[in-house]
Amino acid sequence: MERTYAMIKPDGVQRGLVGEIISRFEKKGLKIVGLKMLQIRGEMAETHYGEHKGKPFFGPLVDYITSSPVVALVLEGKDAVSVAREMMGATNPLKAAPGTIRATYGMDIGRNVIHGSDSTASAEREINIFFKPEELTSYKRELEAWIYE
Ligand code: IDP
Ligand code: MG
Repeated sequence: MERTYAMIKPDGVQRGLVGEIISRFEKKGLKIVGLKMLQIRGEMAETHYGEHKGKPFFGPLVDYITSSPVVALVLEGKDAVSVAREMMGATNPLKAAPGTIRATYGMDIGRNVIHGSDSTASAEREINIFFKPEELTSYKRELEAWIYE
């Protein structure tokens, strides 16, 4: 089983999409093992988006992600990193596959509703930015045999 980091961005929270988005992950069968709301501050934003430092959208991206609270999630499941990314769709909501979260709820690349780790290495790094080890849970779901063969 793999873990990934997902985050409902400020626009998703402001627009009242938290429940619908979390519900999609739950219905898919991904297990929620970490969940909290927080307001990201400057340094945390720069660490999280460090790979984009120097790009033209970096400043606006930091302003956006720190503008209002986010909902941080750690999701667990088979191939969780790619499964969650596929559910989110392409970075630009107008190019995202129909039915994906970004295609369904977004209109602009700078307001694309959700973040998801792009690799297992990124997932580990990002989970550590937003969660302390003791904030993550490990539990058995009784319905596991109805989700995985
Ligand atoms: P990802 O979120 O799909 O992994 P990245 O390329 O890692 O996409 O970019 C991180 C975030 O930066 C995007 O989700 C989006 O919010 C923002 N972003 C990326 N490219 C642009 C752009 O060209 N204009 C404005 N914002 C962008
Ligand atoms: Mg990315």
